[in-house]
Amino acid sequence: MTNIRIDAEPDAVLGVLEETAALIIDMQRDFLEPGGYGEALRNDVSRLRSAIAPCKVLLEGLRARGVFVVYTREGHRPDLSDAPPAKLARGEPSRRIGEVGAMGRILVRGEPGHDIIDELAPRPGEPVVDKPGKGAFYNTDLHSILEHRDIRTLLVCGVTTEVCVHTTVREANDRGYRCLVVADCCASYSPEFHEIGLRMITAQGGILGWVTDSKRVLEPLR
Ligand code: C5J
Repeated sequence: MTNIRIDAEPDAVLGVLEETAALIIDMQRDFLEPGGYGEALRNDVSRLRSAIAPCKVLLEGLRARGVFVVYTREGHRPDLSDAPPAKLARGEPSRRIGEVGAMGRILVRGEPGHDIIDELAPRPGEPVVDKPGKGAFYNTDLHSILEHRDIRTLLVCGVTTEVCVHTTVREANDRGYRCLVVADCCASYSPEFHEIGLRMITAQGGILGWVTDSKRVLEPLR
């Protein structure tokens, strides 16, 4: 077992490398590229691109040390039977979940828009967890996947900071995981929400977890 110390706010985190996983949340075309769900909800999707390069570097460094990597994707069955009516009713009618957009049916599993962006494509052996909600533990087998590997610490990356990253960190925190949110590997359509979302995690002595960055994660792994 390899002990590691990662510098973070509000304080450094001590963990075990073999019990640490990277959790890459929803780095999908539907959120990061034009013509998908993010744009359908009137967001400037280019704002999320800042997270791609740091995420790529971080993943390369973590993979080189054998760290387990898990991806998530938000989306629904083609018949939309797992999508709550209140979620389906959001946005302009012609651009709602299930409608045909520039990358296939919006936020539907199996469509090009639903998949992870090419720059961060998962490697063989890295599970991809499909989730119907914002949180990665809700109605998924993520908890079992992590428990089978004895994972206790999560390095959380992805989009968007205040929605799916936040919801997942809250769920993970309640399940006993130590969550380090990697700030430069996360992004939001709103820079203000990104900053405030990170501050909410570290408030009150780290009420939901810790915040670090890709450099500080990689430092002890060199
Ligand atoms: C959103 C997400 N923003 N992955 N999803 O609807 O954060």
